[in-house]
Amino acid sequence: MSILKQRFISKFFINNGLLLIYLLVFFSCKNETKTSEIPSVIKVPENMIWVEKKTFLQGAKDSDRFAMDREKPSHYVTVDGFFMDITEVTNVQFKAFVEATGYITVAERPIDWEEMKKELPEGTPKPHDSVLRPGSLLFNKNVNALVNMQNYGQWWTWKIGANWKHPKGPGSSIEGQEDFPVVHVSYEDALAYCKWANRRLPTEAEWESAAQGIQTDAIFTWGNNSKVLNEKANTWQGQFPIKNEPLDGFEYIAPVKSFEPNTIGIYDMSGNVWEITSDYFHVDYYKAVSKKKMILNPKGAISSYNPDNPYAKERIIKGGSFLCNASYCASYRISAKMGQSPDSGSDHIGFRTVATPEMLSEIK
Ligand SMILES: [Ca+2]
Ligand SMILES: [Ca+2]
Repeated sequence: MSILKQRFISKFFINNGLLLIYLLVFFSCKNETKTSEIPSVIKVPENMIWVEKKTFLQGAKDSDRFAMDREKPSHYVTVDGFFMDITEVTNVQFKAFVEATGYITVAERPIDWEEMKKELPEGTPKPHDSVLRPGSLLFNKNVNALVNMQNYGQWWTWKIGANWKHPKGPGSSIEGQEDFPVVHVSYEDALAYCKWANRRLPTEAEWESAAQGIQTDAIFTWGNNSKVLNEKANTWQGQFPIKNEPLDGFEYIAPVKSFEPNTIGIYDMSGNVWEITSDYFHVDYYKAVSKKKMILNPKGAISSYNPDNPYAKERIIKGGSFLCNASYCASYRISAKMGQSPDSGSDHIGFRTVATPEMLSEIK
């Protein structure tokens, strides 16, 4: 080492040594805090990220003008740390599962009317056999006018032959769409994937904890500014469901990672496709649970209750989709939710998975 260089280093250390030591301690502590909850023997799985333990405000925020009754009252919950997929489960991931297991999704199976009618009002007449064939729901983009926004049937079509491999029905395919989220999957299908992948579905509280990221009481995954929605998520612009002006760049579904991630590196929690969780959908659950003082790792209601679909054991779906719009339900908000029958899907519902250190350490 030259004398000049040695002198320079000595001088630098004298002038900046304390600062340097402080920075080293600060960063090592900061790093230690960030990873301290992940057991040292566990490697972060590919395509996942660690969501730290935290206490946050679950449910509708006071300033949220779109909040629905079922999102109220907001209440503080504490959720332990866990790993979460950074993207929605993609077609290529789901294909690997199907190829390994031979699994056949609900949308590909013959329809059992005896099972189906259990989720329908008593006395519902059996549809003609020509309709009772494998298929799924597709968004009907040919709606020209509306009479009643509560009548969901106006913008949905039962498409025979639509399933995860043929998202628009017979003749369509997922070729070239390997990095699109898988759709036309049900809660039942998502559970089968999880079992194969050694994962599970997130609870609603885990989903919200991940969506909040480093925030604890934000309306959106990116904060509280609704004006930047088009830059942040794949949703619907224009009058739903008549006119879609794709100002965000996508008229319908988008490849995962098309928008920037949230504050902890998770993509598309807001918009693109809805994500199935493990919790039952019960419209009055928050009214009951919010009376508790300490809510640790909530797992949702013990049964479902939705007056609009009273016979189905619905699960909660979160995050909204490419069909969500400010003129309707604004379901791209973190606290928004809907119920979904466990045995049905559509072209705007997918899922992502989570894992706990315990699950990963169980691998032999
Ligand atoms: Ca869009
Ligand atoms: Ca999503």
